[in-house]
Amino acid sequence: MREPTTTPTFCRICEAGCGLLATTEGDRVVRLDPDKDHVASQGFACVKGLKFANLHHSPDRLDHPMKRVGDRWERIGWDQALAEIGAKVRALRAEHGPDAVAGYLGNPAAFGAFHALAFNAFLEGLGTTQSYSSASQDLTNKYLVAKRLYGHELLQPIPDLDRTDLVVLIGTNPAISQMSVVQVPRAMARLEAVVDRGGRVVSLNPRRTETARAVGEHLFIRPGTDVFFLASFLHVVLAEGGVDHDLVGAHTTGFDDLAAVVADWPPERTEAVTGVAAAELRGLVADYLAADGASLYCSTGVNMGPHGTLAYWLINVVNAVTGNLDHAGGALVRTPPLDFQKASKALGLGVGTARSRVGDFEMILGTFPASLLADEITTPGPGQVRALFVSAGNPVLSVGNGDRLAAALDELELLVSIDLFRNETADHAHYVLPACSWLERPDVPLVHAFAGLQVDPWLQYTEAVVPPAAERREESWIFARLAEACGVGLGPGWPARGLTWALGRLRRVPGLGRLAEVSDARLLALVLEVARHPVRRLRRHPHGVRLPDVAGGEFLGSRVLTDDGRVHLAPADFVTAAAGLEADFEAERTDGGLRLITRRERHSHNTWTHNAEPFVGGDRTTNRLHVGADDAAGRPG
Ligand SMILES: Nc1nc2c(c(=O)[nH]1)N[C@H]1C(S)=C(S)[C@@H](COP(=O)(O)OP(=O)(O)OC[C@H]3O[C@@H](n4cnc5c(=O)[nH]c(N)nc54)[C@H](O)[C@@H]3O)O[C@H]1N2
Ligand SMILES: Nc1nc2c(c(=O)[nH]1)N[C@H]1C(S)=C(S)[C@@H](COP(=O)(O)OP(=O)(O)OC[C@H]3O[C@@H](n4cnc5c(=O)[nH]c(N)nc54)[C@H](O)[C@@H]3O)O[C@H]1N2
Ligand code: SF4
Ligand SMILES: [Mo]
Repeated sequence: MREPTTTPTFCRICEAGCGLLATTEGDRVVRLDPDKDHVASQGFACVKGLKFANLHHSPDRLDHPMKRVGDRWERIGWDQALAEIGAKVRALRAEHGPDAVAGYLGNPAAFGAFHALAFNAFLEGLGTTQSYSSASQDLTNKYLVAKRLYGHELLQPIPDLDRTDLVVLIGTNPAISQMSVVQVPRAMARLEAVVDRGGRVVSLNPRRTETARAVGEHLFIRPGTDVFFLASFLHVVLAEGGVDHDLVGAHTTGFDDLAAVVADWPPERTEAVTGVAAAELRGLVADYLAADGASLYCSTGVNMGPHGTLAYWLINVVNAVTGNLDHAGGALVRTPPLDFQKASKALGLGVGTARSRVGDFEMILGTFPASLLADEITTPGPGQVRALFVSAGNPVLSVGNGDRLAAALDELELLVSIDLFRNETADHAHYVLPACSWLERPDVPLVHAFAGLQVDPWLQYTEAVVPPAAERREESWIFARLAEACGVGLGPGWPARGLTWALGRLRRVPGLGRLAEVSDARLLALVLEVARHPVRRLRRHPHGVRLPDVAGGEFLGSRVLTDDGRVHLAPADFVTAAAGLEADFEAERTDGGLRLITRRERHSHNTWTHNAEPFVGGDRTTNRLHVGADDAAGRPG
């Protein structure tokens, strides 16, 4: 038995990125403990992170490339897997063109420094526009609104929780889920601190959540009606003279059109549908306007519901016209260590302008809605999808109408799944390729730090806690090899170009052809060098290092990426869509039916983590439907 070793690292299951201390004996991870010295999480970690070693060492983990032969899975080597997949892709591209090959990128890709970059570089190398991601399930509304208002999908204002006087949490349950599109470890402690210093935390939610029970106040709302609540909120802001006209004049366009949109939605009208009393809403607006730093924030309860885009639009314009956007304690758009948004916009890369073959939908952050995939596979004609690479995703369970997608997947000539496990999507695959878990790869919280999505910016470099077992590989290696096997290079998109530039600048590695030879550790070192946070310096701070925490004043007038550099308060398509709210309001008013809402559980994560018995306690074998006794009474059982 070797001496136990303890390595500081961080969890990469959800966006929080909590600091952990990993104790290893040889190649076994024997414990994961909360890291109380971590700059951001300060000793917080949830049960999933603390028990991840059980999943990491699960007997279900993929160790080798596997090929489906009839109804059996056979172990094959990487060389064979790459050669066969490559040959198939070459043939399909030669016969049907680049769009015959599609990719779907799942949620965990956001937590590996090079996963999404390598995936995108692979698709760009193939020259396909058929790109899909799990973001279309849970947050495309946020990307679209940011694109229209601020000129880039990833210019996302995030609540400045550590300085706020008032925050309204709409459709989120941080006590269980830690929020989304923002990296906020210790969310509950931060919210409790708001209340302790005399501020307000209001959960707007159809359910009295674990969060609402623990901190601040709870305001009930009928499911799916947030857009009406928000229209009334803005209506009252305007009526009460809550607009910062200097800011609106200097930094925005479209104010009058915006004002017209909410003119007919006083809270006395919308209360019939939202269930939020007009007096309650007016009181909340009054406190919001009186606060020095306040914000409205939403997450999946709004994003995945009806009118998610209009609701998030209203959230953003409320924060903007009241002067809370770019203001300490309000909603901040942070400047990352490298101005990733500006660079990608300037180079025209990573964002995409194509429209979907089926349905003529707009591309958002380089991807189409995953709900189109089934039709793209089954609809004949040029551009029909015949091969699909799925990395860290399980669309058969995570996309609506999964049965239809499952049936469509069976029509594919090639389906490859890159994952830790053989999941339900892989049941339809021809090949599964084994990826490293986060305990097996070096990392920094690249996506969140470099998109400016951290509530208190920090950076941490972690080594791989244990070396990759068996034949597991980092995704960057896998996609570089796949590109080679398919006879294409990686690139020419933003990530690849950025890396070429970095590699060229440092004169260490000649070019992208060699990307396949470079480990994640090497790539990370190069990128961090360019970002002026060299690994040697980060290594001196194993519990993470704080980045400059600028509290406002760095976005308006300098980093807004619309053509005129102003925030567009009233994009034409949103204004048009808002006209349709009248009809929906009428429908809501007369709808007496029950409505199903979502609920996440502490011990379960999206569609995965349910397979390994000893992962965490709790019943993970079923999805329960909870219904109130009053609601259940008199309804068929
Ligand atoms: N334990 C655990 N943590 C997770 C995950 C997990 O599966 N399990 N998943 C991770 C992922 S990928 C994400 S995106 C985040 C999501 O993080 P959150 O968005 O915070 O997710 P939920 O906890 O589902 O909270 C959504 C809330 O919306 C409420 N809601 C439902 N419908 C409506 C509505 O119409 N209006 C309003 N106002 N509220 C509504 C629900 O009652 C619920 O409390 O969580 C991440 N963290
Ligand atoms: N049924 C259901 N549907 C959902 C949700 C849900 O909770 N339940 N949540 C919604 C939300 S908020 C989201 S974000 C989407 C998510 O949609 P998806 O991303 O399609 O689904 P996930 O369940 O997150 O699937 C993640 C997959 O990645 C694998 N994985 C984990 N870590 C790694 C890694 O480091 N590398 C690789 N290659 N694979 C890895 C897991 O084993 C799992 O198979 O689903 C949405 N739809
Ligand atoms: S909240 Fe839990 S799952 Fe999320 S990063 Fe922290 S420890 Fe990991
Ligand atoms: Mo999500």
